[in-house]
Order: sequence, then C-alpha cells, then structure tokens
Amino acid sequence: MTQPTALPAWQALQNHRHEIAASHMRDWFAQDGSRFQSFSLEVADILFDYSKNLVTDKTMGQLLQLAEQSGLRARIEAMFNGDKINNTEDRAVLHVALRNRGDRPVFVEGRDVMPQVRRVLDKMRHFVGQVRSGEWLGHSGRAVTDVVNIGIGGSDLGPRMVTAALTPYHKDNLKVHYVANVDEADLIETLKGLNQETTLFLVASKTFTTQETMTNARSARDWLLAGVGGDERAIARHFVAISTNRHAVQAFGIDPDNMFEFWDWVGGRYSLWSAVGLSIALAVGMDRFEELLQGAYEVDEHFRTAPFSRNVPVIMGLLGIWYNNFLGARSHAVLPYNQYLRHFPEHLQQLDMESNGKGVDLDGLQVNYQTGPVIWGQPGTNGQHSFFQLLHQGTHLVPCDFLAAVQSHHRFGEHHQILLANCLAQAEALMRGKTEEEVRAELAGLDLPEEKLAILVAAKTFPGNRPSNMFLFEKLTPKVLGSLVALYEHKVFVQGAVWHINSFDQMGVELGKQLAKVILPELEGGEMGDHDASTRALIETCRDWGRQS
Ligand code: G6Q
Repeated sequence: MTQPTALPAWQALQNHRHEIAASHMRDWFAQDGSRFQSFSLEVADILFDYSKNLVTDKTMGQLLQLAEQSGLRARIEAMFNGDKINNTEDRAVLHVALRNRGDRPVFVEGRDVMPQVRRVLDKMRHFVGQVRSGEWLGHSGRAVTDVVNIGIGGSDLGPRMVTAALTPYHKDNLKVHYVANVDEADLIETLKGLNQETTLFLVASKTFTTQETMTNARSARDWLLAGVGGDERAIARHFVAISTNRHAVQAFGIDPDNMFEFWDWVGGRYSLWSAVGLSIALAVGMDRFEELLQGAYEVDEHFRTAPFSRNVPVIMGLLGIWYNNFLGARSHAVLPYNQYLRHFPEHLQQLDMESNGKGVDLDGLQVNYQTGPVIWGQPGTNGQHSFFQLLHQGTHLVPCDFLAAVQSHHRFGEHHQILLANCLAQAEALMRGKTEEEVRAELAGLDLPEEKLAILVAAKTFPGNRPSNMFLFEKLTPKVLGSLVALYEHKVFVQGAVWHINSFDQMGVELGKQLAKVILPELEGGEMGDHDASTRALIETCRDWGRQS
C-alpha cells in the first residue's frame, strides 16, 4: 500500500494549508450565512456541529478524497465482515457484533458469532435480575449491597466511565465500585466500610493473568475469607469472573457457572459492550445496558452505510488528521460540560492513545508522519479556571471537543443554564477571539498612558480562530452515551486506517511489564541482574529504605 504521504490528496492538503493560512473563521461566518448548515450533522440524537473548524468546502473535499484514496471504505467493510484486521495478533475486531441489535449475522472464520453474543447477554440479564432483586444471596444468606469490579485498563476504564455517567439511573441500594491499581491503597480504601457478607466481586480480565488484577483479586479473596471464617464455599457466592480464559478462572477457584465469557475478537479497550460491562448492568439494570448497546448500534449502522461526506466518525477522524498532520497540532482536548462524564476523557485517552500511538505501519515500516495525538481534558467548567488560558492565548494549537446535554437530570436553580452558557461561550470565544480594536474600545475610558495601554491591549487580545467541535444532545441517557462512545471508537478507526497502522494491538505496553517481573525479586533482595547505573542505584535505594521501615 502507498504511504499516506504519497497520496495525491495528502499532497493537495499540504498545498491547501497555505491557502487558508491567512483566513479567520470569524470572516468565514460573516461571509457565509449557511456555514452552520453546511458543517453540521445529526446522528443518533446527537447534533455534531463542526462549523467552528479551520476548514472550507475545499478542505473538506480534499480530506474526503484522502479517506477514499487511503482505502477507508474497504477497511470498514473488512472490520464488519470479521476479517482479521488486527494483523499482528491475527484477530478479527468485532466489538460491533456485541451491539448488533439487528438480525445481520456476523462471521468469524465462517461461523456466526451472534448466537454466543446473545447467549451471554441472556446470562447477564438473568444474573443482573437476581442480584438487583435481592434473590442472589451471599454466603450467609444476605443480599448484595456492594459490587466491586476488579480489573484494569480496558477491563476498568470503560465500565467505570459509563457507570459514573449513568449515575442518575443507578439502583439506590446497590453501589458499584472499581478497583484497578495494584497500589494496595486502591483496594483498601474501597473495602473500607464494606461488609464481606454483602459484597460481590467481579473479576474482569480478558486474559485472567494480568498482574495487577490477579493481585487485587487474591487480596479480595483473602479479605472475603477473613470475614466468613475461612469457609471457601463463600467464593462461589461472592466472586464472578468475566474472561476469555476459562481454565485460569477455574484455577482461581471461581465456579465456571459464575463465569461470563467473551472472545478474543473483543479488544480490551472496546470491551465495555461485552460481559466486561456487567458492573454497568448491575448498576443500571439490563434494559438500560441494552439501550447503551442500541445507541452504539445506531452509530455503527451510520458509520457502515452513510456516505463519507455525511458520516460523523469519518469527519471527526479527518478533522483530527487535518490538525495533526497538516496544521501542527500535537494534542486534542476533550471537554465534557457534564460532571457525570468526568471519566470520559480518561476512557478516550486509552481508546485513542493505545490504539493509534504507533510508530510503525501495517507493513512493519517506520512511519514518517505523525500518528495519534495526546488526548487530554476534564469536565467544564472546572478547566476554564486552569488550562483554558493556554487554549485561548497559548502558542499551541489544541483542537477541542465540547460535549453538553441541553437538559439536566435535575432541576436545581440556575446551575444547568450557567453550565450550558459557559460551554457555548467557550467555543464561541475560541473561534472569534477578541480583536485589538475591541480591547481598545473596552479600555477607552480608563485614560491610561499609551505605553501601559499597549501592553494591556496586547495581553487582552485573543487571536481566536481556534477550532472546536460541539456535540450537543438533549439528555445524557444510556442510548446517547452508547452513541457518543461509538462515535469516538470509529473516529479512532478512521484515523488508524488513513495512517495505515494497526489500531488494535498494544505492543508498547509489554516491555515495562517484562522488566517489572525482573525487578520485583530484586527489590525483595534477590540477585541483581543487568541494569543501567540509574536503575541499579534506584533498586538499591529501595532495598535500603525498605529495610529501614
Ligand atoms: C486494552 C488493553 C489493556 C487491557 C488490560 C487488562 O485494550 O489490552 O488495557 O485491557 O491490560 O487486560 P486483561 O483484561 O487481560 O486483564
């Protein structure tokens, strides 16, 4: 395959960026009364306004050409057809099958996977019903009041984010907690105040070998047994597993009947739609969980069938490429104006950076262009009082995504209108800026000496012309949330396809894990292996200081 930089559209975009260099979005809006209509779309109850971007019709035309020339269409088909597009691990990539609400079969190696997907959903429904109704009893005959999901990375971030986002739909007398870090503080602080008799652990691990998760799971098992007089029969009532590794689940002592299965064609960071979402379903109920799937399904269908020019994930992906590869942006900010979406940026960090933080292409060649940007962000309005200064007047170009619900789940004074007003105002301010003339007019009455005035005018002028997308929806429902997450998943897919990289492996996380296995016995006093002088001195210091305590 041709490197993306050699494609005619890539070359055209290189030239085109000079054409728009002197333009300002403010003028584009002034000149074109239909800019919003031209550059906004609705998909699955979400309004996607991308009119505040540094693009003209010509830019969009060339970006769409780039998508066509890079073979995106074939790549989308390959994913939905169950081809092994994860070429390093030789796996299909089929999180879309998990939320396929239609009757279309989905084949992996000639076998329709939909019956097994539905079977696990049925098993989840049965279990969730039992726990939420109080029918599922702990070892001593008491109903479950607290669920603790033990998992990390993809087995944590997605469910944690969704569970927080859907807090208004939670069942009052059932609390769901998440433990991820191998730092014992995470488990200890979570278990404080919980009762062994009424706590249910979900051990979520695709491989069931992850060091952090297995360490936490073993300590949780010890904690449980300490509370039930060491009676191991309690494990069957207080532990369930979510995994692809039946053998390891059994070896841990979890009853195979309490295992919820998923498959190797579900990537960790794409797994919240599988049984890994069991904690979500326990929090909000199975009907709500299926609404989440429905929201994602509608976006999948849109992504699969809409022409690129009206395809939201395609446009999201192409805009990111425009900034990243042609206008020099190195990061992308995600700014949900919604406290319930506080973990959304963290989830997207994994989704995007683990998928597209790659330096070699699908053919094993070093790339000579930028791939995935740094993703960061936090909920508004908090960020306005910290890093927004840089967004407005700093020297970096940082494209932003704003997300906001028009309706709140609550009615509480003016809070929600203030939140919304701030969200819309920030996007407007980034785009229009504030001109020197406007600043001078504001300062006119102050009668300042010209030297001081010049300094103030410079400091108070906002360049504007800073791009953002706006995702607006009526309310943050399970369905809307499902759609939002799927939009970003497919955005990442689009970018990976154009960059000709494998978005579905994560080899870069392995080396540190391997070295930690070497260092662990050394910290405990074992023979020191071969290390650089820095690492060696640090290990020795840990040993010394560890002995003193
Ligand atoms: C995600 C990654 C990674 C994974 C964790 C947990 O795409 O593969 O974050 O989810 O390492 O792995 P297990 O689920 O196997 O414990």
